[in-house]
Amino acid sequence: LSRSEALRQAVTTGQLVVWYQPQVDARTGGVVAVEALVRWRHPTEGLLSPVAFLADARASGLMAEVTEVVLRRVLADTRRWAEAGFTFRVAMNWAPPELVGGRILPQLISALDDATFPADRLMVEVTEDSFLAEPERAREALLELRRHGVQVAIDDYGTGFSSLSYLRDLPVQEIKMDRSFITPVATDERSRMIVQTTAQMARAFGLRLVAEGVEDQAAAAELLPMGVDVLQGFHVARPMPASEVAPWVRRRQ
Ligand code: G
Ligand code: G
Ligand code: MN
Ligand code: NA
Repeated sequence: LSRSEALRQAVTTGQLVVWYQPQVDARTGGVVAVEALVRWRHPTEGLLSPVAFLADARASGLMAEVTEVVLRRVLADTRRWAEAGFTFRVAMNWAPPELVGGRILPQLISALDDATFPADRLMVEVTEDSFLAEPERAREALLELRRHGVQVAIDDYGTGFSSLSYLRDLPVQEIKMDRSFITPVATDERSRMIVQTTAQMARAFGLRLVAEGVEDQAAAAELLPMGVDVLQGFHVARPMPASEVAPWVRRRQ
């Protein structure tokens, strides 16, 4: 079986699973969101990280199918958690083709046309390269998400084409500072200065700033006085199966 045939089977036979990583309020420790992260439960190779198969999925034209599986899980889990009384948001990752011109956005919008769906609990994380090829269409897509109450985050912030005009012109609510700046924030002075400057800018723009890759208490302690709003990383929690999210959140409360 070629990799792409195996992946096609994985999509149709339910081998793709969605795990979630919690994000907590930097001050209160309360859970404000969880990020959906796809994994492939491979029949012989075990649980595979998306870095091991998303490039193949893209190359073999299967990325939309993969994202559809994730979207269906995210919609079902978001509804279930909202109905259970939880208030945290659920974020999913979209690569540039999902935001502009794909079939994922129309699918999400049609799911949101069901007025009983808690759209304000959903977030989409996009990377800066989503705005390069067709900035006007990308902006339209973000506006459509916003019209439906879905929040938008810029993911991996600082590693891509960090144009300040995106922050000025695009309807985004959140910046996720890339973990390459966050993990060493307590030991590397230049990383610390970048995070601090970004935190000041986020505050000025009224954007929520999420620190990704918080791996230890030293980093968390450094970030709090800078005004970073939300912490995500192994220091808080590793990604976990969907079934473990509600018990984890209850234990935190
Ligand atoms: O979970 P992990 O750290 O292995 O994720 C690695 C990368 O895969 C991250 O950059 C993450 O954004 C990306 N990723 C995880 N799930 C999805 C998904 O459903 N869609 C897309 N486009 N990227 C994902
Ligand atoms: O690119 P994106 O932010 O969507 O990907 C998140 C990825 O980062 C996930 O695959 C997750 O497993 C990984 N991750 C989450 N927390 C940490 C952390 O504290 N340290 C490191 N090295 N990776 C992390
Ligand atoms: Mn992400
Ligand atoms: Na990221």
